Amino acid sequence: MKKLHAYASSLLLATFFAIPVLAGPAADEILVANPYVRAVPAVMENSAAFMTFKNTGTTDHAVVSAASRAAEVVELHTHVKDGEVMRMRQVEKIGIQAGEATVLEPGGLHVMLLGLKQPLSVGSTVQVDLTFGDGSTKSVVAPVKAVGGMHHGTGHGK
Ligand SMILES: [Cu+2]
Repeated sequence: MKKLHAYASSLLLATFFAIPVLAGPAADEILVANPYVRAVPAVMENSAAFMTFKNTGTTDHAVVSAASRAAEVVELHTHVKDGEVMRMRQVEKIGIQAGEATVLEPGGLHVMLLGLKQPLSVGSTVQVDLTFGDGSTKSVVAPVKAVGGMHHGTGHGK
């Protein structure tokens, strides 16, 4: 009986210590593909960054904040349907489930760039610094591209 108990304990310990090994920092497990920032005319104050996050790990992760020297304020946003109108809404975090991908795209989730400090012309780049829920960080250099569809910078926060 005593031996069995010892065996069970070591099994529990093994399980306990295995968990940190499986769960790496989010910055190592999240791959960023196809980052881009919407090109806007110089008169526009706001723009947005889009990208695809792929979680190669076995635990769920989330982007909890973003920053960029290109903008005064950077927020995590999504779009919600309000009657017939799509409106932007700030979100606390953007989740990326284990083994899954989360796509930031026009009309959906995006990294909002508010109060642009530099013109965002096609061909330039914007660095976006992401912070994950576990405190790890990742910097993404996104090319500025012409993006069709919805215009950011109008109707914000209403
Ligand atoms: Cu937005």
